[in-house]
Amino acid sequence: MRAATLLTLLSATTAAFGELYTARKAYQLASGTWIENISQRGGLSWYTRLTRLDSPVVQEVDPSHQHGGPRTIYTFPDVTNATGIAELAADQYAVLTLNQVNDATTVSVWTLQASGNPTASKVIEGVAGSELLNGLTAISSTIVFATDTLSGGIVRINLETGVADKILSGDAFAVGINGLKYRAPYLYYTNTLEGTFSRIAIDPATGSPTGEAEVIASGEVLVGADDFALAYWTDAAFVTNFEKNTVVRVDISAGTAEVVVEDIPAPTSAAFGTSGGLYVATSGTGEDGGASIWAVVVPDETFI
Ligand SMILES: *[C@@H]1O[C@H](CO)[C@@H](O)[C@H](O)[C@H]1NC(C)=O
Ligand SMILES: CC(=O)N[C@H]1CO[C@H](CO)[C@@H](O)[C@@H]1O
Repeated sequence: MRAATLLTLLSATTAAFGELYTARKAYQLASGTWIENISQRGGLSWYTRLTRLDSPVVQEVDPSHQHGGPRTIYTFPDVTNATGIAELAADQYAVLTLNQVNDATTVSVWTLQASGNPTASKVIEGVAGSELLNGLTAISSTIVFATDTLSGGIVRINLETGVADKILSGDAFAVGINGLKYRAPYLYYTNTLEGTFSRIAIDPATGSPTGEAEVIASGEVLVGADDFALAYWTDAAFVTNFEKNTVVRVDISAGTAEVVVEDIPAPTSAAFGTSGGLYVATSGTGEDGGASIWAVVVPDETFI
C-alpha cells in the first residue's frame, strides 16, 4: 500500500496496453474509496476478498459476475482502516487493521472467518513498534509475515501464540518495503522507494532466512511499486506501480522488468482469479474518483 508519505499523484485517463495485453474496468466503487489489498488464487475461496484503506471493512466481489459486488462482509470494531489480507485456508484470512486516533496509530492483527455469518477474532492488539504494517502473506495456516513500510523490515506474526517479532531487517528490507508474497522456498517483496523486486529463501517453520536476500529486478519502472501477483504457470510477477499507473512484468529468471499495462489509475494490488485472469485493484486516487477493479488479460497465461 502507499503510505501518505510516499505519495506522488499522477492522473490517468483511458487504458492503453502493451502488445496483446488488454485491460478493462470490471467494477467501479464510490468516490473516496481505496482498495488496499485483494486476495485470490490460493484457489481456496471463490470470491475475491478485499480490504479497504478508507474504512475498516473486508468486502467481496464475485469475479464471474459483472454486477457481483463489492459487498461488505465484515466491519472491524473500534478501528479505522484495514490494510493487508492473506488467505489462511478456505474462507479464512488474516487481516491487519489500523486505528488512527489523533497522531497515534495502533496496528492490530485479526483472523476472519468469511463464509456464512462472518466473524473475526483479534489476535494481537497493538503490534509493538509498528505504525504501518502493510503487505501480508501466509507462510502456513498459523504464521503470517508483514512488511513494515515506515520503519523497514519484515515482521513474523504467530496467529496461535499472538507473538509478533521483526525477524528480517537491515539494508535489504529498507523503509519503503511494501508488497509481500510467499512461494516456497522464497519470500518475494517490493520496495516502493528503491524501485526493487527482491526475494529471500526462508525456512517455513521458523521464517529464518536460509539464503541471502537478492534483488531480482530494479530500476525506474519499479519506483512506485506496490503489491504484486506471482504467475502460477511461469516464473514471473505482475507488479502494480501506483506512481506510474502501470503493471510491470518481472521475469524472475531473467531479472528483467517491463511495463505491460499502462493507465490504470494508481493501482495498489493484483491477484489471479480462481478461474484465471489477472485482477488489479486501485486506490481511487486517480481521475476515477473512487477505487476500481480491473480485469487484465495476460496473453501467455496458461490456465492450470
Ligand atoms: C484511515 O481511515 C481514515 C478514515 O477514513 C482516513 O482519514 C485515513 O486517512 C486512513 N488512513 C490511511 C493510512 O489511509
Ligand atoms: C499489500 C498487501 O497487503 N498485499 C497482500 C495482499 O494479500 C496477499 C495474500 O492474499 C498477500 O500475499 C499480499 O502481500
